[in-house]
Amino acid sequence: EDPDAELAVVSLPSYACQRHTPLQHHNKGLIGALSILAENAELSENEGRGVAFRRAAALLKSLPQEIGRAGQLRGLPCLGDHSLRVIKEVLEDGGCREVEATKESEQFKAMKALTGIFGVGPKTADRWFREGIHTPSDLQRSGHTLNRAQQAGLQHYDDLNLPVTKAEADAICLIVERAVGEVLPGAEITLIGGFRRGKQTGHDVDFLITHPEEGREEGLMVKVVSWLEAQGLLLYQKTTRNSYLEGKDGPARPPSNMDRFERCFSIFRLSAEQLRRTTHSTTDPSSRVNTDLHTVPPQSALRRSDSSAQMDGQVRVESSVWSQGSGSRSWRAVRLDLVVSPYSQFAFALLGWTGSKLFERELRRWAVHERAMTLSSHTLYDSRQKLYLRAGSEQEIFALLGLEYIPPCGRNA
Ligand code: TTP
Ligand code: MN
Ligand code: MN
Ligand code: MN
Repeated sequence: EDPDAELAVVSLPSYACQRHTPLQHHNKGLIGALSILAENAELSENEGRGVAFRRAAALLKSLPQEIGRAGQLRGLPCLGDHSLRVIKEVLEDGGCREVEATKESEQFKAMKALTGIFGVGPKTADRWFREGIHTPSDLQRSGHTLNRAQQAGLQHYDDLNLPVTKAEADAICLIVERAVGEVLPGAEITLIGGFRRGKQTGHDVDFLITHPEEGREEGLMVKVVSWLEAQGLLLYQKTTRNSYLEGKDGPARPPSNMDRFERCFSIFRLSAEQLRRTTHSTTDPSSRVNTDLHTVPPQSALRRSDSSAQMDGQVRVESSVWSQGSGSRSWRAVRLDLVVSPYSQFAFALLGWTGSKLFERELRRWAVHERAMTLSSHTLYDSRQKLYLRAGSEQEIFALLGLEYIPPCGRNA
């Protein structure tokens, strides 16, 4: 049999921002294996290695069919030696020893559990792991002094590690919309992050807020957060300047922009009643089923389908957060991220916060290496012309970068 007969299933460009990467793909086993190694590299703060595995996984996500033999991958970009070795092993043996060993490793399991606490990054988790702390309960017992974020993270650990459904995101959207409308009429709010890319579940809910009159958005975040806090809807919040402004993101921008671009990390208290009201009033017929319950939300909001239970390449098997044990919960905690952008930067903010993280990284890499431009969530800077390029839409930004437009649903790299 000629191995070349099944060569080149398709030819694909090497930057993820040059390709469509759909949510549904055809190589779940291979992608799952590579994602474990990527995750392990990231938890070990080996960023380069993590990105290499993520790029390989993303390439497989954009393939139009299932791979049966490694030979079919010949000529495709993004697949380094290590990734190819893993792919071959999975295809030939049905599994990969390195992946299995990683999954079983005490360190990997502990690092995952500890970084699963909101406010805990790999550095802190590693320090604790080396002190013998492997789980959130170990941490609780240890008597370590925790910061405010970590205290909240530990307190709401279970909730925050349950996937957030689209129905829950929609319920929060209505409330944030109301908050924004009360404090600044005319302000606009957009669902960003994974839900904008069409995901049915997420680890949090992300919104971008702006106002069509430039400057009116100033001070908006503080007002929105105060409104939500006054209603008792925030279990935790921390408002910060955008991290991109700390100097790592290309040429300095005028100080006026610096004070305007704000971000809020928070933990939202979503009540069953709020969720029920949203799923009742929505015009989407698919979420208007089973509305005969009084104290708990409809089943459509409760049940997580098999595909939606899959997060970060790992299948979680669990009952719904809303119906634990015999009773039903009256509320749950949900991670909520808010970003406010001036209208003139809205397109850049939208593109920068829709993700995926790898897609964003690839866009910036393309800009620098292929166009000598610096892309951020604020602007696009052309180093040859020494000029900031304006754009009013994502389509315009792709055009300025010399890229085919990829809609949000194709950015699931
Ligand atoms: P996340 O909410 O972390 O990821 P997600 O929404 O893609 O996935 P999930 O469903 O698990 O929540 O981040 C949203 C996007 O925001 C992400 O693609 C990258 C982007 N982003 C940051 O995370 N931090 C920043 O400072 C900027 C500018 C963008
Ligand atoms: Mn290697
Ligand atoms: Mn998100
Ligand atoms: Mn987020």
